Parts: sequence; C-alpha cells; structure tokens
Amino acid sequence: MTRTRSSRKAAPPAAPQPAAGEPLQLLTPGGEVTDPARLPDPETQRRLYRLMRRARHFDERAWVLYRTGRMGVFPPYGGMEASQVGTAAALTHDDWLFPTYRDTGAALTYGLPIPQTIAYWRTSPHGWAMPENLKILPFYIPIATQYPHAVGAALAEARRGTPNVAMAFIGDGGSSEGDFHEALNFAGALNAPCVFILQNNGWAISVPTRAQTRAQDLSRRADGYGIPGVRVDGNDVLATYVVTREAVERARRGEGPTLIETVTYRVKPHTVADDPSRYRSADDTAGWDEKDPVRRLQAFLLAQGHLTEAEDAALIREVEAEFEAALAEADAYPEPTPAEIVDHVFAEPTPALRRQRAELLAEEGQ
Ligand SMILES: Cc1ncc(C[n+]2csc(CCOP(=O)(O)OP(=O)(O)O)c2C)c(N)n1
Repeated sequence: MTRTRSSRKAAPPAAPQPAAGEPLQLLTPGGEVTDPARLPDPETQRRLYRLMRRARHFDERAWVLYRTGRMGVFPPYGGMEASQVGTAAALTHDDWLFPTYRDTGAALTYGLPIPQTIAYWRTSPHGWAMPENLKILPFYIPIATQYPHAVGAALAEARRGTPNVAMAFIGDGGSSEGDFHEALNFAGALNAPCVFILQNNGWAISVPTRAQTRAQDLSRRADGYGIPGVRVDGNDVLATYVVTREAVERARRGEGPTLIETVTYRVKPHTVADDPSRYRSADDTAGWDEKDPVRRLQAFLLAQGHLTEAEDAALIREVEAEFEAALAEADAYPEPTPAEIVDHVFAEPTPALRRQRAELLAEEGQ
C-alpha cells in the first residue's frame, strides 16, 4: 500500500511567523484621534463622509432592487466603504481606476455616473462600456487580471511623461493569484506609478483568509518585490485616505508603486445570491458592526461640530434623492436587443463577431 502524507487538513507546523503589523488608525472605533497632525482638514472629512453615505446608499438600494427583480446579481460592499472611498478619493480624473466586481463604491467615488452603474449591474449594455471621458475599466470579474493591466496603464503614463497614476483593487483571495505577484514584481522593477489596493475582507467567497494563505500580514507581500507595503485600518476612512494620498504622491513624483492592505471585513454575503450562514457563524463576524466605517466618521464629525444633526439629515436626503433620480434615468434606458450582446467586446469587432451580430439582427428582423 502506498503511504501518503497525512490529511491536507492537518494544522500547519508551528513555523516562525512574522506577526501581523498593527494597521494604521487615525480614528479609533471609540472616536479617539491617534495622530491629530495627520488628519485631513474638516472639509475633506465632510467630503469623505458624503461619498461614503452615497456608496452605502447604492449598496442598500441594490439589495432591495435585486429582491424586487430590478437588479441583477450584485456583490455587496456595505461595511467596506472606508476601504473603497478613502482610496479612490485620492485620485483625479487624470488617473486610472481598475476596479473588481466588489468595488462599486470605489467606482462611484471616482465618478462613474449612478445611472450607468445601475445599468451595469442590470447586465444592460448601457452599462458595459465605461464613459469615454473617464479612465476607469469595467468591473473585473476574472480574479487578479486587473493588476498587470494597471501596471501597463501606469507605464504608458510614465512614458508619456505625465504625473498620472493607476490604482488597482484586489481582494485577499486575489492576492494569492500569480497575476498579483507578477504585477507587483513588474511594477517594482519598472518603477511603475501604481497604487495597489489589497482589500483584506477576511473571505474569498466561503474560504477564510487564514485557510488560503499562511501569511498573516498581506502588506508584507510587497517586501518580496522591494516596494513599500502599508497596512491600514480599512474601516477608518481618514486613515485610508491619508495613506493612499501619500502613495499617490509618491507615484506622481516618480518614486514607484505602493501596496496598501486595507484591513476590513465582508460583513455581507459574497453576492446578494449567496447564503453565508452555510459556511460561517455569528462568531466569525462578531465585533465588526461596532467598527462600521460610516457611523464611525459620522459620530466624529457630529462630536467635533464639523456637521450638525440637521446638516446630516439634509445630506442623507440629498443622497437618497440623487439615487432616485439616477434610477429613473436608468429605468428610461431602452430595452437591450440581442445583437447588442456582441457590442463592446473589442474596440474593433472581429470578423466572427461582425457575422454573429448580422445573424442576430436578421433574427430580430432588422
Ligand atoms: C481567475 C478566477 N478564478 C476564480 C474565480 C471565481 N471567484 C469569483 S469571486 C472569488 C473569490 C475572490 O475573493 P477575494 O479576492 O478575496 O475578493 P472578494 O470577493 O472578497 O472581494 C473567486 C475565486 C474568478 N472569478 N476568476
């Protein structure tokens, strides 16, 4: 009988492990400021709060629309707004954004119009092509492919001599893929002006981070490529913003890429069609509600007098009204036709696609 090694489920041997570094925090969940000198100014704080409210409202409405058959399958990000808003808010429209399916909050912050974002998650062709005036790529579904693409865009900017940067998002699961590592190595070797955001939300669908890698501090993956790695509290928008701005400025100065690990949590299911009670318990998620990023900044702004209760209520009403107007606009888009399924696949359609389009149009009787 052939002897095999014992079960793959055996606990890993107690090899020496670098301890996970403490994530940088500027505002604790209890409302304490750890380093007042690094805080962004009150106007920026209010801007970040509004952007987080906007992102959260989209996420909440997407659930309701899905349940009522008015939205497709959507990957929620509620609870991760600080990780997406604080990072994307550090960009301008001259910079690139490479989001994954999880990053609707980052795309909205960057400036993707809400009606088009709704159309995308309705799988409507009106949402497939990104606006010509924005340097944002469609939400990446294949894990990690966006990372090498972002390096390419960043290198193109550098060759043209612009100060523009490329920001790419990835999850903890994606950071175990080859594309992630190749991109970091490539970016480091070629000094690409890239900001890599690694959102460590604890889960890759049903696989907890601890089960898919023995690494405890994912920001240290940067060490292998000779680039700076920063670990930040992904539920503290003031910290994610400050850290990302520093990385963006470094890249603009020609000092190369940075990896930022935002330590956060996927409190929501993987998608609105997922049932996480099948693979995780209440113990797994315990404590994360108290770390909610939107309520954390809200309490701070109110306590500091940077926002009044009345202003807060008015801001929330504005955000809600903006969404409803955008929804009405998305509802008014014409119904897609079958032939549109081959549109936006390539800039120049291939002969096969042209043929398929003609066949579909003929079937439609056009
Ligand atoms: C190349 C590739 N392999 C597998 C999948 C299937 N898949 C979809 S989401 C997912 C988990 C990704 O987890 P993570 O990177 O942590 O991102 P999160 O969903 O938590 O944002 C996987 C494996 C895929 N989309 N692409």
